[in-house]
Amino acid sequence: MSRLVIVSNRVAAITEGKPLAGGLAVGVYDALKEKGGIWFGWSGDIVDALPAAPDSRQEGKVTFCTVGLTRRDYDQYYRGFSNATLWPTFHYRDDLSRFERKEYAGYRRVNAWLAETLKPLLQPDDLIWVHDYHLLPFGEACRAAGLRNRIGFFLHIPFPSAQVLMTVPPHQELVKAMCAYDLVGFQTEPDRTAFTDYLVRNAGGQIDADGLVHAHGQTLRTGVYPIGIYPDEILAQAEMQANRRHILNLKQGLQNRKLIMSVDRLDYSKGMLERFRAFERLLEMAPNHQGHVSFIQVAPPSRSDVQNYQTIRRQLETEAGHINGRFSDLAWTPLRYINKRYERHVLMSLFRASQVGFVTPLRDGMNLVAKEYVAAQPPEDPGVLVLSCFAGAAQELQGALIVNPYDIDGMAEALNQALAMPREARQERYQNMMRSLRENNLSQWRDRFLHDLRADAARTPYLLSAATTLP
Ligand code: ADQ
Repeated sequence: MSRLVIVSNRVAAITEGKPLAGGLAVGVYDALKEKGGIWFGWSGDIVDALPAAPDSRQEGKVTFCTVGLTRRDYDQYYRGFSNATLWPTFHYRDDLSRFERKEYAGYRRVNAWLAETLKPLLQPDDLIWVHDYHLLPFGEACRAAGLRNRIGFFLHIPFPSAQVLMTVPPHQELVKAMCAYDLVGFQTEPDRTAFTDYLVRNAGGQIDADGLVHAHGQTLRTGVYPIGIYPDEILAQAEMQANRRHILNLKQGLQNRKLIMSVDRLDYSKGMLERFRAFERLLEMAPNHQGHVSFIQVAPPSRSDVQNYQTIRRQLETEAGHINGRFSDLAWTPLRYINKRYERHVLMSLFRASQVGFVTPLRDGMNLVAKEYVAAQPPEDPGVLVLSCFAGAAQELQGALIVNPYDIDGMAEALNQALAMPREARQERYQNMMRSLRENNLSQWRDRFLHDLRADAARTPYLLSAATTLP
């Protein structure tokens, strides 16, 4: 059986026996543990000079191989092109995107260097699985380095429609580079369609009867693999004894008030500003909730050295101050805005203690918080999920109250409906969603992707003629 090689921008800090961070890290690590293999990527460190070889650490059958990046690489590849160009554009915020040729050159350079650095660690039949937007051209760089392995790519964030993608000046090169993968996976069908539409309409691509895409002289498969969670593990985490103290503190503060709960990385794509305004609108339009409902938004800062992230943080602080100034009284603070990271089990118990999960990104590849919220609920008295139609998760979680995050009144109405929903209706919605979470859990996501990547091995190997010139 071939080894699995995972390549992602960051390598999760995993130590056997210690609790796992959750999400993607768990799913991928499980697969590596079973089959044996390598997890390769950036260590998160800034170094003076690029290392000649990666640092490696063994954990059972898994080898973690990490490299540092220089300040210039970090600024151009990570902070620049990945997070100031691709991230906003792929989340349909081309208004926030900026493009610098220098940064794009750095992005390509780091991808090429990472491919060259991985090459000596590989065996010919290793299966390579590359993750996310930092590494769109990594597959092409591997081909240019002479690698013939099967290489699959999974995009965790949305793939934008052509007109939006075309605001990134090197869009043609980027999409061409993606065609060097054997399999390209997306979270939802609209993402996959946006990619294939671009290829067909803008790159002379063709899709054959088997669904294979022929473009830029390559043949590749595309697929939809919505990432899942392990719902029963989350339920168990939410019920852990270790949460007792936190829940007692929370209940003391709430004094029998209902709780609306939101948890996100502090990111402008998550729609927090609109969410705060919807909560304010709820208090205006249904004053009976004043003094009886609290809203907790947990949002640990991320990418705080990117300008747009500093801006959204300031806006949220202003908005939270405004709402609390307007509605608070001596005994009640309507909105608690917390910039802290919590341990997973604590977070799950907070979900469990709340009556509404308020998850309204303006755009999101999937959104695991929405799934975690549902899985953490007590089956006998579950809370209600209010979910954005622009989260990938909305395709599966039909039992949620689906809202448009640009419609502040609509979100306020949905909160009102959720807070008043009878237990039976809540249970029915919950059971419907739990069924789909169990049917498509994290291991199914991973196994389906790897199955398709392996299955394709029977097909014509990558066409070298179309690759970037071999060294
Ligand atoms: P993210 O944009 O990071 O992921 P999301 O899917 O919601 O978004 O995952 C966030 C994870 O971090 C969740 O597991 C959540 O529990 C955890 N988390 C958030 N805030 C936390 C806090 N304060 N303390 C502790 N943990 C916290 C990207 C894409 C998504 C896609 C995922 C996976 O943007 O669309 O769903 O990858 O593919």
